[in-house]
Amino acid sequence: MINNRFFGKRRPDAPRPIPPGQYQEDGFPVLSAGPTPKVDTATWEFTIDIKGSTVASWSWDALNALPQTDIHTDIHCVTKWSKLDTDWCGVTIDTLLKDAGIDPPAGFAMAGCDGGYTTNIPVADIVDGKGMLVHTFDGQPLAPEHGGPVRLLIPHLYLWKSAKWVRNLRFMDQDAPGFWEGYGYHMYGDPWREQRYSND
Ligand SMILES: Nc1nc2c(c(=O)[nH]1)N[C@H]1C(S)=C(S)[C@@H](COP(=O)(O)O)O[C@H]1N2
Ligand SMILES: [Mo]
Repeated sequence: MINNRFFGKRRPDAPRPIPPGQYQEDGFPVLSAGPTPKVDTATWEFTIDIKGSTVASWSWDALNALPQTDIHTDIHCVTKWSKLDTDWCGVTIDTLLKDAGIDPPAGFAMAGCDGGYTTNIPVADIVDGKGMLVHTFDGQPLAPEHGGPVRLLIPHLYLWKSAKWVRNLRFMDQDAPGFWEGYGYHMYGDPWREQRYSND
C-alpha cells in the first residue's frame, strides 16, 4: 500500500497509530491566540525563574553555544490534526538546567512568551529529554508564525503546551493554569488519553 508519509525525506521507523480522534495533516497549520510578535535576537533573552527570582539567563548566542539536540517526532494539536515525522533542533531543558547548575525543582513550570501567552507543565514532563527549546524546523530557522526564533517543544503533550516565542520558564511548587487552561483546556493535555478539556 502506498502511504504518503513514506515519501518524506526521512523514512519513519514504522507505520504507527496516531492518538484517538486525530487525523494526519501534511501541512503545518498556524494556531496563535494573537498576532505574531516581532522578536529581535540581538536583545532576546531566555530566563529561568524560581520563586520570583531569575536564577539563569541566556542570550541568543549563549543558547546557540550550548550542546544542540536533534529530535524527530510527531506533534498533536487539540484541534485534531497530527503531523508526523517532524524534525527539530534545539537545546533540551536538561542541558539548560545543567548549564545553569540547577537541579530540576519538584513541581510545575509556567512557560511565558513574548505576547503574553502562558502554559503550565509538570517539571517531570520537560526533563529527561522530554522538553526542549527549539530554533530549527526541517533544517531551517523556525518561522516566526510557528514561534521563531525559539519555541518550547513538548511533543508528548498537545501542542498548545509547546509555547511559541518562549522567553521564560517559571518553576512553581503548585500547579496553576496558563492561558488556554484558564479557558477550560486540560491542565495536563495527554493526546493518548484525549485530555482536551478540563473534565476529560
Ligand atoms: N505564544 C504562543 N504559543 C502558542 C500559541 C499561542 O497562541 N501563543 N498557541 C498554541 C496552540 S493552541 C497551538 S495548537 C500551537 C500551534 O503551533 P503552530 O502554530 O506552530 O502550529 O502553538 C501553541 N503555542
Ligand atoms: Mo491549539
